[in-house]
Amino acid sequence: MLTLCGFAASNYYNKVKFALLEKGVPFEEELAWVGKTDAECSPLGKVPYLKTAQGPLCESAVIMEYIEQAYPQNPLLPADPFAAAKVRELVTFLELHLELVARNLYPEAFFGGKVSDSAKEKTGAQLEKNIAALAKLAQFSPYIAGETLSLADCAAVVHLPLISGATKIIYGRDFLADLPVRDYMKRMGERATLQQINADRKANTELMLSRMKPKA
Ligand SMILES: N[C@@H](CCC(=O)N[C@@H](CS)C(=O)NCC(=O)O)C(=O)O
Repeated sequence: MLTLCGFAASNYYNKVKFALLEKGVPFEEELAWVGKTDAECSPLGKVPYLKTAQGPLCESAVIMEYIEQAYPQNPLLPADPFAAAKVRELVTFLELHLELVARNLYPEAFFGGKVSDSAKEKTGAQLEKNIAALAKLAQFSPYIAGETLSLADCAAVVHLPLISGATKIIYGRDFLADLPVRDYMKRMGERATLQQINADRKANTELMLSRMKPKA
């Protein structure tokens, strides 16, 4: 049995969890907060990581690829190599060019910290450029890579709402507003798998925030 380790407030954790649920792969969850991870499993102390019968794996994109190859049921990658590469292209765009750039804003957007004006300006310009590029690749018809649910949706459903939320808070404008992201998320939100993930995320976020509060 696979064990997914991390915490349900994490978007990277939920990306893998969504893939497992959609594929119908049995797994257990093990709570591991940042700072309480197993260094043998995740040398950088990041979540998620996956415990398998052969040993541990870290890095969410790698874990998704492993699950896809090890458990071929309900495929999330097309059999055609080019179509599969197009899915991976979207995953890379979402993670490298959107999520990792938008992360510069999260300390102020979500965690009560402060981001400098120059960092906001630089991040904003980079995000505008990268989102315009994503718009050329994304299809949303009805899934982000086209007609079938794929690994790119696993990344999109966790990263896009955070990018919308962070840009709305920091710049007063949703940078994804010109893309059909709202309708896409509404459609995706009808899936029982995403509903489960969202309910778990909400409960875990409350727990995480209560841990962060200084004790009276
Ligand atoms: N590239 C990693 C990123 C994972 C990541 O940054 N996870 C966050 C939680 S959402 C984390 O562990 N942060 C703690 C840290 O970076 O030390 C992946 O895709 O798994």
